[in-house]
Amino acid sequence: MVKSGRRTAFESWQAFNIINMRTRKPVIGVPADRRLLGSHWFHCVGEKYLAAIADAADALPLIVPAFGDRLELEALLERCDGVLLTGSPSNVEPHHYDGPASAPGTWHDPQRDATTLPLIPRTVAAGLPLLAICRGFQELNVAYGGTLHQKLHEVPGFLMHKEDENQPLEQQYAPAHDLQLTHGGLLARIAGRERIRVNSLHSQGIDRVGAGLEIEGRAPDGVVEALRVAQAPGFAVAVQWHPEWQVLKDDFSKALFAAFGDAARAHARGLAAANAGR
Ligand SMILES: [Mn+2]
Repeated sequence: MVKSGRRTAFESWQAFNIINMRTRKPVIGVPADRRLLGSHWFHCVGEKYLAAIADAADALPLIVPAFGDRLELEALLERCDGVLLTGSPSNVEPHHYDGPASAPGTWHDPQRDATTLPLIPRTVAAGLPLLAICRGFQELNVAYGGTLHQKLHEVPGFLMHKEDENQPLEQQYAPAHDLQLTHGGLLARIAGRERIRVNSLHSQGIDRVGAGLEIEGRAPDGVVEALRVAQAPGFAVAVQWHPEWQVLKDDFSKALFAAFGDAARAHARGLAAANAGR
């Protein structure tokens, strides 16, 4: 403790650090897609996801390179208060779920697979809030041993879940089908109702649900579109649709990101309390 009127440099640093931990915005790690732009590889995240984290979760997005096993997951998770997994036009490579080879021309991103698939269970085990969207939703299912339909629109009995790429973006992201939220589920509580409308821009879809995942919502054709990790110590939710799209214009999307941000803030406060008690 401070014995004289002056703090040592260490005490000043410690006091600053505790205040800083108490007041700092939660940091949300967002694994990137790896894309070839010109002749170089870049690690990219769509702006709509970063904007939704900043605007609707009131948190600081941090783009994480898709370095696969070169990424030290523990070092990353120590510095984050939450993880968001984005959508992407690339598909998870089917060997991760013992699926048949994908059709020629299918876009893959093996480095993103090598980053997110190990990151998901570690994030959940560390008690960090996780929000997974579209490809992220499919990654979560695969990480827990589930399987995917690669072309949902070719499986008889399902609705058309794909967007029409010839339409303007506003049309592609317009609400496309109903979603029945699970009675008593987390998403139903966040929404304050059990039936919502969602956009639908996915070619792939859940086939078998992974072990330990709770179904939080289904499309009218029965396709599972929302999951929660049943035993997760924190918030761990995945959705097939795109709540990040114009997030502030949709009450449920706003509430979902706010709940994610609140969970990340609670995680940051827990760290601050642990540090202050040290
Ligand atoms: Mn859909």
